[in-house]
Amino acid sequence: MGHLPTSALAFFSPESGGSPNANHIHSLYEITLYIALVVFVGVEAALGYTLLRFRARKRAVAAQIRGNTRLEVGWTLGASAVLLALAVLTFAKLSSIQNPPNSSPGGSAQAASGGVLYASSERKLPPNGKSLNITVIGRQYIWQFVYPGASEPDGLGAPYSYEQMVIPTNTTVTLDIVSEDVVHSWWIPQLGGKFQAVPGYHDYTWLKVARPGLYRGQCAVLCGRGHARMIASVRAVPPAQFDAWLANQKRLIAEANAQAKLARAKLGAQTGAGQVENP
Ligand SMILES: [Cu+2]
Repeated sequence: MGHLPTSALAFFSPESGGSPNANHIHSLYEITLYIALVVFVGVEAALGYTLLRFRARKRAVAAQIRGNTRLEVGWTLGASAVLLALAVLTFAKLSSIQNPPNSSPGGSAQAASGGVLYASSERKLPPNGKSLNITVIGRQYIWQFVYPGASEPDGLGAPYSYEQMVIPTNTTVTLDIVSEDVVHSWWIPQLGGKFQAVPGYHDYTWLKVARPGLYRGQCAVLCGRGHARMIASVRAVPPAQFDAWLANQKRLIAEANAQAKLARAKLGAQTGAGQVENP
């Protein structure tokens, strides 16, 4: 395919370029679009030709035709062939859209430690089972991202961030998408499809970004009056930078928790615990 038609059609096709699943969705969309274009141009050309060639002339009597078996069988088979081709292409592409690949060499070592233990029909893992697993929590009106590295055995104390997810490049990142209140929708167009965050359920997807960069998105389902402000972004950085960021985030959260604990104790001492409980 030439460069020009691709860029001309880019306006109509889904965004891509961030993650392999987004690229496969994009190419599947364009293949379908090209087939549809060929059919459209063929039908319109036949129509235009017929209108010109057989246009009404004075006193001419139109030929009265009752069906054409060969033509009817032909276009039924033709349409079936197009349908079959699209179905085969879709199923051929589907596995590379749904199933995450392994991390590339140079990916984050965190992926091995942060990987989830089991796959299921919905939760796909890379062939080697190793991914960096991040929990995406939707709530009115902000996205929260919880990273591996819980400091306590019950899973508490894991580092987290709001609004911006930071990930290492060349690393397969699997996402567990949940909601704490109403239905939200996780969508970073350049990094793959939309995934709903439904209270009480888990939804799964993955992404793998080769180049450092910032990828923007937005909650894609109306979730309340603050929906328009529920933006999201993914910042991909080299693995070493990611490790440093994660360690710093952990330290900042621990510091904030310690300060809050201190403030609570101070407040309790000033007013007396009894007064706070029962004023
Ligand atoms: Cu929303």
